[in-house]
Amino acid sequence: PFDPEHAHTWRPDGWRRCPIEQVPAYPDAQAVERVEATMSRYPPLVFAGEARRLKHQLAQVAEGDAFLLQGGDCAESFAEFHPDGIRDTFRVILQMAVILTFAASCPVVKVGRMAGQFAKPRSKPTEVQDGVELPAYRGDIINGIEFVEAERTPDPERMLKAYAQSASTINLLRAFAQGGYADLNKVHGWTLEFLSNTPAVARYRDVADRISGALDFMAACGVGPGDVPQLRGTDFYTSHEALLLGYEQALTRRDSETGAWVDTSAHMLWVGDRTRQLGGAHLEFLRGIENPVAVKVGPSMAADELLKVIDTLSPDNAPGRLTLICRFGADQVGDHLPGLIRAVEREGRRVVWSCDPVHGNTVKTAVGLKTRPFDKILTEMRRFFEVHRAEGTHAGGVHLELTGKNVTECTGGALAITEEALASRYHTHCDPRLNADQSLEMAFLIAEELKGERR
Ligand code: TYR
Repeated sequence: PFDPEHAHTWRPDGWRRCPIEQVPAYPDAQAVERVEATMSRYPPLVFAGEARRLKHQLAQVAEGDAFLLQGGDCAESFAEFHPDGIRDTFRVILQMAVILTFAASCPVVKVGRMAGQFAKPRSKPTEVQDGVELPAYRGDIINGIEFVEAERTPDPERMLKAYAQSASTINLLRAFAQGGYADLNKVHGWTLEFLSNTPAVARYRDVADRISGALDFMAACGVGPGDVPQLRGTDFYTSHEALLLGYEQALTRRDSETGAWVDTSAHMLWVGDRTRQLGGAHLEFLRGIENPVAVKVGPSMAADELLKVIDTLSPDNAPGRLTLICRFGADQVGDHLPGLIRAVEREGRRVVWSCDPVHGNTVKTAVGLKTRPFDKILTEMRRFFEVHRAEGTHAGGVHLELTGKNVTECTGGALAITEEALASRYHTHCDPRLNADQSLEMAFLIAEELKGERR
């Protein structure tokens, strides 16, 4: 429940007094202030009511009655901004969602890693090439990727560009979700097309045929997209890592209806494994906004620390408020996850457990490209489900870096992308993403696990 006392004491700029990681070195502090002041007068990108609605749907996930599908680009970029890219990613997420909804017979909450996913944490503040040292690339909202000084110098004006790109992205996503593009029959039609063009995935045909059967049956009964809005459209939410706190603060507003503070840059925000320090700026910021929030949980997170993080972000213990996005790596999930689940269960904390099977499985190929082997991703995902089955808890969701484009960045999958083939369409600005085919295949495989859980 909303606590007026808390809204009174927490301030959107309170994080500025806390220790902070991953801050860009802007050469002109006044220019940053000017941009932030300008942005604080811009219209919000989401409504408080939408964020609350997502929180209710995530509460269902926490209670074991729904599943969370969160996915999208590693990082959005200015150069690749194009409606086709937004469309393709939206498309593949919906296709995955339909497969999962059918397999698990439960609602799937769809959240894009889109319309604001611009800032990236880096392991080192600078990068050296041929003896030249420049600031590391931190995402298009901060600096440019090209290795020249002018591009790598953090520029606050980029925040305005990121805001504009996010606004038009979310506008298109809303139009797609409600305007007819997301019609259930259409979405399923795309999946059938994928299956008939891709003989390697024939084993998934059976699930698809059963979905076709269900749709035919409903149509025969007189229920089709023309008749019910539930078949004609869907709710689609946005999310990104709340890393650049000046930007987040500028878009944080008091909800005029309830008085609560809402970060209107996205429906859901998360804090990364590198910035989740207790007492640090990022947790301080996230704790005060009413949006549903998430924390990345990696191998370095101890159980008692996790409980403190949960108490900071979700003191009311309201289900739906907090999602734990686990990213251990295929070889480590079995060592870490059971202990964390037991601690959370013992203390009666209500959270959504989501699995990010991509971040912990990044490797370098012989020629130095970063990639993620599909079978490692799959292994982590399966172990995550196994552990939850053994603990009697709900494997609530997945978080994936994916793109609707036909890139070759992760090895393996039914089409068996080899290390040598990676270079042919390796486009990522940052980390390797699953392509459309690999994402769909992942959905069919998650579907098998979900059926296992609900049996
Ligand atoms: N409205 C339902 C949902 O959101 C079913 C649906 C799913 C409809 C995907 C269309 C769609 O593209 O889950």
